[in-house]
Parts: sequence; C-alpha cells; structure tokens
Amino acid sequence: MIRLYDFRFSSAAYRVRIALNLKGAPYESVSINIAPGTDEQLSDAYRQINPQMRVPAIEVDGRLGVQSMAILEWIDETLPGPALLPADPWTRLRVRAFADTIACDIHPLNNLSPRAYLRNKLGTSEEETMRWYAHWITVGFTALEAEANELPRQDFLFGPVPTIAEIALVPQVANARRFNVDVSSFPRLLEIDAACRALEPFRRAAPEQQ
Ligand SMILES: N[C@@H](CCC(=O)N[C@@H](CS)C(=O)NCC(=O)O)C(=O)O
Repeated sequence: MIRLYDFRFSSAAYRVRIALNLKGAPYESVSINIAPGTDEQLSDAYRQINPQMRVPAIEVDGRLGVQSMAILEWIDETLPGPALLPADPWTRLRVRAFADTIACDIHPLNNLSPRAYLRNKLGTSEEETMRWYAHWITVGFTALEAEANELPRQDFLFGPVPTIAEIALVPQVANARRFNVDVSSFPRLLEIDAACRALEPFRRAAPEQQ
C-alpha cells in the first residue's frame, strides 16, 4: 500500500493524487496541514519523512520518496495502468518540458514559503505579493498557451489521453483560480483543464474532494 503525505490544497500533492487515480492504485492519504499557523510540515515528526519539510512524500514498504515530479515518474515506471508519458522520445521531451515549466518555473516562485519570505522578510504588502503570484502564472501560462496551440489538435495536449503535462497543468490552474488570477487569455489551457476535470481520476483528486 502506498502512503501519501498529502494536503488538499497542495498542488504538488494534487499531481500525485491524479497520477495514482489514473493508474487505479489505492493509497492511504495522511494529511499534513501546511496552512500558515498550523505548519505541520515543519514538525520534527514530518522532518523525518521529508527533510525539505514539504508535501508530498510517499512511503512504500518502509521507503520514502519525495518531489512530486520524481514520484510521478516512479508511479509510471512501477504501477500498471495507462502510461503517463508517450512512447516517442521527442514527444516525451515536450511533455516533460511542458510539465517542468509549471513544476520548475511557476510553482516554486509562488509556493507558501517564498510568499512568506516576501511578506515577512522583504516587507511586501498582500497586494504586492498577490501581484507577484499572478505575474509568474501569467508569464508561464503565456508560454504554455503558445505551446499548446502549436500542437496538433487532439483531445488532450499530446494525444488521446492525459499525460504528466495535464497532471501538472490542472493543479496549477486550480491554484490560479483559488487566488483569483485572471486566466481568461489562455483558452486552450482552460479547454484542456475542463476536459481533464471531467474525468473521474482527476475529479477524485481535486481539493474539494479530499
Ligand atoms: N518541488 C516540490 C515542491 C513541494 C512543495 O513545495 N509543496 C508545497 C505545497 S504545494 C509545500 O509543502 N509548501 C510548504 C512550504 O512552502 O512551507 C514537489 O514538486 O514536490
């Protein structure tokens, strides 16, 4: 059984929930409440699970794994079910690049601890912090919308089924909406997001279902 150290509003954990659901893999969710003021990720007990003090982490047969994108690849490599990456190496590169634009270039800048640093150490106001948040989503989504529109029109970005690209996209769109970022100028991304959220594995992984 896979144990997932999880939090409903963690978009990185949301990625892992989607991947496990797509594979049809049962898992036990252990909630680590990272909400400011609760900060369970900073506890000594959780530091033993993930020294980086972030969610998600997985525990399988006594072994621990961290970093959602590495976990997604492990899931794809070890669990039966639909492939999360396409077979063609060049398409795999493009799928990973799409996902990494979110996981490496948008999400880390907007995460809880960088925002807390902006506010508490650099003295930005709530309004400035939210401008920062919206800025990095807008910059990243502008590139991804262009990429999505270059691809041949299919049900999902890279073919007839969702891949790691959609697994990264849907939680990031959810974050944007949660923080009232205007995403109306990214129609193809929104179309893909809606197509994914209509699928049961994505629906069950959504924050409101946790
Ligand atoms: N690159 C990491 C990011 C993990 C991460 O930053 N998780 C956030 C929630 S989405 C977190 O735990 N934040 C707590 C904090 O910043 O203190 C991954 O993809 O797993």
